[in-house]
Amino acid sequence: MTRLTETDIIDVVDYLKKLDDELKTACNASFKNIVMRASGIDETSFKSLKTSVVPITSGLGIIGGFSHAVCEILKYIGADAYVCDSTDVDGIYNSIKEGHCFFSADDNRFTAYNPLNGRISDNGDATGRGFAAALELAANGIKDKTVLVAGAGPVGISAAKYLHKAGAEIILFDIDKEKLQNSEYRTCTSLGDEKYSYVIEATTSSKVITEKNLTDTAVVSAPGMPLGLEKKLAQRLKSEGRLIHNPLELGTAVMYTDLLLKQEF
Ligand code: 2YJ
Repeated sequence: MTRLTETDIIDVVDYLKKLDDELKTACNASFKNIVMRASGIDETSFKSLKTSVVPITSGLGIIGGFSHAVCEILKYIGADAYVCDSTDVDGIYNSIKEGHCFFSADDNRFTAYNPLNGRISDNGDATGRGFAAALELAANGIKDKTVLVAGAGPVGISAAKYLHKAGAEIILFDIDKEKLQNSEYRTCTSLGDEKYSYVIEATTSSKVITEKNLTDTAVVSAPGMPLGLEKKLAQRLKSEGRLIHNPLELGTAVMYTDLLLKQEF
């Protein structure tokens, strides 16, 4: 799993407005609509809950701007979010005691919890669904369409599950054979010259997807960090509204809407 850096998350407020416009062009849907779709909720179930972002100092420690960025993303979609004054277990304790949702990330996991209904959300799973919902909307429905899912980690698998449920045929690619064992999808360990129109890029490597693997109208939805496309190709796809990529925004927002679902137990 890639650790985010300060440069991945600068200027989040300006970036969110730009991202929303980009998504409207690429997916014909707003940021909030994509996020609610990924969690399976509609506007009537949306609530603004008190939500704290608790900084975590363990492991490699605080990433400057991370908690602030998470907080701004949550506020952007309508949560009543704030950055907690205390950190780590103390912050988590105080949030739960107040009956507030909390968001926290260490070096391996980014999670959210709603003490009012017991709902938890994991960033990897939420991110996969967020980028899958964006691809589904960009494709104007994904039923009976073939989707290349590159990367069989938690994000890729979550995206594959969502898209399979929506009726897509999944080709799951990973260079690690072991990750493909017992997969319920068609799998490959090399992309060869096969061309795809719909791609989820959920690897942690750069330059995984090249021009020769994409049709002329291909849409790439890419939660992968770093982005697994050459810079020139990425710039062209982005300018044509055919690349969906952001480091933190979709996944974090989907975690929030996951918390609004009815009780989990
Ligand atoms: O609170 C802080 O500032 C830090 N403890 C944040 C750490 C952020 N964690 C990461 O970047 C991990 N790689 C997990 C991110 C999951 C994204 N899918």
